[in-house]
Amino acid sequence: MTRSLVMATSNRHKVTELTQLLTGLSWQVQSLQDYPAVAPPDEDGATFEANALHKALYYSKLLGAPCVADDSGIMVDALSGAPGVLSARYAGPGCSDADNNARLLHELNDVPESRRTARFVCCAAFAEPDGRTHVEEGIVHGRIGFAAAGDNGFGYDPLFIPEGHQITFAQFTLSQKQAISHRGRAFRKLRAFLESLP
Ligand code: ITT
Repeated sequence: MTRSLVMATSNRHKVTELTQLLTGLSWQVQSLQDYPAVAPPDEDGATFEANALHKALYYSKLLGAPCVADDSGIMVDALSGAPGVLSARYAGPGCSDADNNARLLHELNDVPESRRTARFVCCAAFAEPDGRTHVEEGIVHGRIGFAAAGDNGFGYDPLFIPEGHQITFAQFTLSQKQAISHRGRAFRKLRAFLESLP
């Protein structure tokens, strides 16, 4: 019997990336759109891991199905790790990706290239309705550019230049991004764990 696995995220860009990263898995992968609408959980944990576990457990219990959740964000060294777990709402409640990128550029106004180092972090959590969980983490290092560039991806992708490259994630193709991204790294490990379950 094929097992079902729900991608428990309301971010449509994550759904696109996770769909590709979970392709070919011996689980039937579903999204929240396959279930009746439920209110999203609070995200007030202090770490990516706490938030990812909370999201996965919340949806798994509510939907009665195994779920994977992703909590992710960007940590900028010159800002002591901000925006971190607050990445989605850095420019305030209801803000857009463009608002967040504008705020980040503003905060780094006087910061030279050598000190614009940053990393994307992704915690990928799996939870079952009985409370069992598993978490994996992925990180990609890079730096923040001086202006937005590129139309692909989402969030801070137009500002993030991964280490060893001269273009932003928003100038990468989806497959190129997934090969080195925080999400690609975390979910390839989670995928291996899922395949190892009896
Ligand atoms: P769910 O909680 O429903 O999954 P969300 O968008 O609220 O959706 P997060 O709380 O994990 O998810 O916030 C992640 C934010 O971090 C996201 O909105 C972006 O601003 C940023 N981010 C994470 N991964 C990113 C990526 O691959 N590229 C660009 N920005 C990213």
